Amino acid sequence: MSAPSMTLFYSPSSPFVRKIMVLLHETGQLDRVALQSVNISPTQPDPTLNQGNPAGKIPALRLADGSVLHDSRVIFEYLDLQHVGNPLIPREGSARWQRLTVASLADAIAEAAVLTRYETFLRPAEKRWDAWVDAQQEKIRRGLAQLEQAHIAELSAAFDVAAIGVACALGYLDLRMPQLGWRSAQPKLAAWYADVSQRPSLQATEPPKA
Ligand SMILES: N[C@@H](CCC(=O)N[C@@H](CS)C(=O)NCC(=O)O)C(=O)O
Repeated sequence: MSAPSMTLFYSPSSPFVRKIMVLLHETGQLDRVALQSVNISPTQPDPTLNQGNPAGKIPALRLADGSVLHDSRVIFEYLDLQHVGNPLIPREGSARWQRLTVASLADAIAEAAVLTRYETFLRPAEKRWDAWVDAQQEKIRRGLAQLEQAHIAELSAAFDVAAIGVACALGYLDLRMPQLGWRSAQPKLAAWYADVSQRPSLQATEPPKA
């Protein structure tokens, strides 16, 4: 086996990194990528990660020539073009835009949850802005309701960019916002998630509980 030619800046709890890890599992590309763990937050950057990636967010993928790809959507598409199996992003037609839009909705849910985490966990208590946290929760609530009402059949049809994004967003809600209890208002989504959670790619990338 040859040495990995790419490096993924990584944390096991990031839902955006997890999308890339799930893709690597699903497409048989794990051995092409070395993982470099980083422990960052908006106020605790990592100088190595910032090189070629000024926003300093993960995931970022350093290629063999030293150039860096970000963010998770770009990395996902790059790696999806590098395997011979079924594409995880439809290459053309209306399916492409529909699936990417559901993937974007999933990212929006994950992003609102990550921002809530920063506000409630990192920010000093006396500086917290409750109305802002409430607004993020509303984004999550509306996003989950939309998935339940309009996208279950689509999610069940293929485990692709849309389904991977939604599964990683739901996994992050379970990790960081278990009090949300999203399953009671979204029973169809909950059943879909229970089913796909059995996939080896999701089992192998489950975020640590601590
Ligand atoms: N849109 C980005 C979001 C990435 C993101 O927010 N990552 C978080 C970790 S889950 C991060 O790096 N936060 C550090 C920061 O905001 O400085 C993507 O899809 O990759």
